[in-house]
Amino acid sequence: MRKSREQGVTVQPTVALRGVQVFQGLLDRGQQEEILQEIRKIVAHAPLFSPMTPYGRPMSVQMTSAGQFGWVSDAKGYKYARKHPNGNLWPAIPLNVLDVWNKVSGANRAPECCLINLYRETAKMGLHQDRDEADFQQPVVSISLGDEGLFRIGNTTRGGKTESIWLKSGDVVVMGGEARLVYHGIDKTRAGSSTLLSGGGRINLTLRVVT
Ligand code: MD3
Ligand code: FE
Repeated sequence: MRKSREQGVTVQPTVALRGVQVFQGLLDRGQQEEILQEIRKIVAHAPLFSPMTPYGRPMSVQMTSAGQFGWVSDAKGYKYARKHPNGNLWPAIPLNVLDVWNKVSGANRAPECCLINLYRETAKMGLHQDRDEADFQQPVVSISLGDEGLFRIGNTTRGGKTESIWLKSGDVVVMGGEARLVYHGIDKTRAGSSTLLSGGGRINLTLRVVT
């Protein structure tokens, strides 16, 4: 079995916002760089693309995926698919990313999708719910790398008050239980706040059980 440095060690969130657990600084610089290396290999097989929105404009965020399912869009909207738009199967989810899931998720299943979002400069992601998965008992885990991103958390229905928190490189967020269906988004990133990515920007990995 591959060595997992902290298997069995319990980690505790540093902040809890509306049931969203934030593990600040969970990954040190070396671990962040190791994950980034794996992302580079994934992107070589499954290039980043900007999905079309239903409004006919591409998203400002660039995406690709790893795992049995990836996130794609077509004229009918967004969906999970077993292949990249280029026809390739998605690369496997890296073991060092699975380690993070195992450490924080508390889930009894493995993630089936690792969505990779790249935010350059002014990219953002509007408030939305993640509800295309079959089992909302399964949590969602997110890993932030690179520039800081302003993460907004709303409610399980549209509207109402929201709260925001800056996510930094190495922070890990878990949305489970009550928080699984909250509206959330990224308002903006802070260019130049991290030296992790050579071209600047922010990468977010989102791990989900799909079926
Ligand atoms: C809260 N990505 O890809 S990750 C997404 O930083 C997405 O790229 C954002 O939202 C990003 O769908 C936020 C944090 C996140 C992910 C999934 C959630 C928060 C969530 C699911 C339920 C509630
Ligand atoms: Fe989301």
